[in-house]
Amino acid sequence: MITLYNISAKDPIVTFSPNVWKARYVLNYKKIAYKTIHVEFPNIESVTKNAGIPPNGMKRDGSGPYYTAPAITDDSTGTAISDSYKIAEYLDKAYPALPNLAAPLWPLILPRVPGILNEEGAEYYRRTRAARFGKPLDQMEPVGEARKQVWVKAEAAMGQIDRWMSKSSGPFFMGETVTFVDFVVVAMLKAMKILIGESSEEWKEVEKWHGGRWKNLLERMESYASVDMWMSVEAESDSRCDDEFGTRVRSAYRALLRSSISTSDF
Ligand SMILES: N[C@@H](CCC(=O)N[C@@H](CS)C(=O)NCC(=O)O)C(=O)O
Repeated sequence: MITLYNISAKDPIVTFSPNVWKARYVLNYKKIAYKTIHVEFPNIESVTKNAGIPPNGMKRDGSGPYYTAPAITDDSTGTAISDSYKIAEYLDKAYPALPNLAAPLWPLILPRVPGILNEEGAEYYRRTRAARFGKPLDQMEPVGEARKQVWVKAEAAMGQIDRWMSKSSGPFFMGETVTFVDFVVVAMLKAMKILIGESSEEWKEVEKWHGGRWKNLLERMESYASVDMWMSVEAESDSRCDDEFGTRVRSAYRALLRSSISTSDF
């Protein structure tokens, strides 16, 4: 059972914090059973600490750890976390409501990754992904009829995204305005284009899918696709490549869509 730690408010308000509301909306949207513990502001630290929930960083004045609400514990997985964003990420992972739309693409593109990496990267990728998927990457890549079937599934998965985007009044998810969710989709397409090979017959087919939506999206986003090379060697290594945008993006779509187009297996 999940327990949500809420910040108390006078009756009949009971709950007001926007951060707690974010966590509650996700729990309710996903129809996950949970109970709420209502905590007065001064008790947030002692109550969440007693529940084994780690602090959410340090207090601004540096005087000690900062314990915040919302926070959750999940008995079924032994998880104890605070921060509405981390909670949303955790719930997406532990209780996925949507299928991972990118998953059908994996057998087509992951086996290609070592081929575009430098030697040490390729060795690392082959070894770690073979352990993760329980077989060597080159045995994952379908051929012949099986490959055609995987492409059919991949097109169907992109069709779901196409349907979402069709509801928009503009070329992006939110009309004329680019939001993070567009970057999530286009980043996946960009990687796919590199790995499948832009001059391959397969990629040419992808460009025709859904009225050319993906080709058009890539072209529209090309102005944001510049890459600076000078930090590539010195930059601190960070394997969380799907977190490269770093800051929390306020798009209302993000937490839910991110999981459905998750690249965390990449
Ligand atoms: N980034 C956090 C912010 C949570 C936060 O700062 N909560 C505040 C109330 S809005 C809190 O619990 N403060 C504890 C305190 O002031 O002692 C989130 O999204 O959950």
